[in-house]
Amino acid sequence: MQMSFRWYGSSDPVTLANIRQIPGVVGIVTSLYHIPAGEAWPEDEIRALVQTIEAAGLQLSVIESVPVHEDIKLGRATRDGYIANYQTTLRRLAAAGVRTVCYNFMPLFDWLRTSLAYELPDGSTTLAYFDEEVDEQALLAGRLRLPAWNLETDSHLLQEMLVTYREMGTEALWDNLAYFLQAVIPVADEVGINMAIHPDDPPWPVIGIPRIIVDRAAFQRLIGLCDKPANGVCFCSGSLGASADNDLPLILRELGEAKRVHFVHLRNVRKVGPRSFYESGHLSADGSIDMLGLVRVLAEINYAGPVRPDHGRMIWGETGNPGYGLYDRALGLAYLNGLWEAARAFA
Ligand code: DNO
Repeated sequence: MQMSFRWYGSSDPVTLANIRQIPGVVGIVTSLYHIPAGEAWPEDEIRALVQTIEAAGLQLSVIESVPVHEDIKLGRATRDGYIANYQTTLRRLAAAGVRTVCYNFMPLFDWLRTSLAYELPDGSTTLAYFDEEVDEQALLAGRLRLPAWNLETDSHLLQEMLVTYREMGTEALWDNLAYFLQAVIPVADEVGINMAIHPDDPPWPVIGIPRIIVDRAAFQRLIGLCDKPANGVCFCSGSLGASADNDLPLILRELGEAKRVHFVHLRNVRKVGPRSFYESGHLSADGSIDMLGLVRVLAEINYAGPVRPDHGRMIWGETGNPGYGLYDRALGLAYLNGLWEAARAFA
């Protein structure tokens, strides 16, 4: 596997120099976060990003994400222009040596939590999701935490979009994903980029809007929408693992054997109710997921692609991007390195 670490660019309190000192890291997972969804990424900015990372002694392993414009998810007439821009971005990324692009097809807000600083008994804080706290009023009043959505500036738009998505429903969202993939995957395939869809987090519909990439059946359907090797997934243990219905080793093995796992996020969650969880430390003993079991599957399928420890708790007084501090993610990475070494030795 290619052990990687997410970096939010020059504004990230975690520096490339910090990351390079974590044992075993070779790759950086990042994006051009300031470019709005739907625009074609400028070649010179892509090149500068690659150079910055390489100058720090690391490689750009994954772009997470090239975001999908809402008009594509909604199937609006304007989608073709945004899709053409997406294709251009993929061509430019490939020309700069990028081989893996992560994206998601979650309506509106990407990942969702009800708390960004839920306190654990040891004094660390973590991200948590309690389903009973999730309703539209809470969302519009800003009481739900949307780590990837700027609610302050967009709450009117949000209300309108909620109605639109509810009316649209699940099958239309699948149709719009199919339309997107049928346009984008052939380009990815041609230029040598693997596309990795991130599962919906949490993996169930939220406040009545559809979420589709939630389980084993969804991944099988996804692959069938455009059956080329470039059409693959980001296997995210924490997202899929929030649902007790998901058999993680089975899903990973099946997708791995089909050669459709293009990226892996490894983190643990502690389920505290059917649709409620907090993000625990990475260890199997801390959460509800058997992490060794997953790493063993990765070793057995000879997974050679990028992996990153996903979110970490905030420990040792660190402040910064919720879920994306240095310390606990680095501890998680060290743990994953250990599991990997052992899994390979005993495979
Ligand atoms: C959260 C992340 C997601 C992920 C996107 C991929 O920490 O895993 O925001 O980057 O869903 O498009």
